[in-house]
Amino acid sequence: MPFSFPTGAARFVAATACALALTSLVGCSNGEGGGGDSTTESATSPSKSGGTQVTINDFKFQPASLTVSPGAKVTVVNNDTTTHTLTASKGGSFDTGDIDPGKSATFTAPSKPGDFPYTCTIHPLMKGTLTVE
Ligand SMILES: [Cu+2]
Repeated sequence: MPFSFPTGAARFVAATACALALTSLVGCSNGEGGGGDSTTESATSPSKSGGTQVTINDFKFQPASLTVSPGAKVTVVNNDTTTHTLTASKGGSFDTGDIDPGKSATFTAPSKPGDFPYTCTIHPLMKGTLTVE
């Protein structure tokens, strides 16, 4: 009888120690979850650069107005069935040259902040604005 008491107590203590160990393990995982915050931050930056794309559809630049950082690389995708360009209306700040149907081209945004209207040299009715800020 006197033996069973210490044994039971020892088991109880061991079980409690296990539970504490598990709790601290979970605590560790939560700490790594804090690292998940930095993952969220880095996910924000790609979405910014993901916004530096203009798609040409049905003789229209989409979006017609795009805001990018100075010197940003902008990708222009021609989803239309005819050749287009994306060319700065004045100053010649940027120009993709001819983009064949189904192809894409990249240009570098001006390094100075401002509004830069652009057009398609083949279809001058096509208009858009690049805002650098
Ligand atoms: Cu065009």
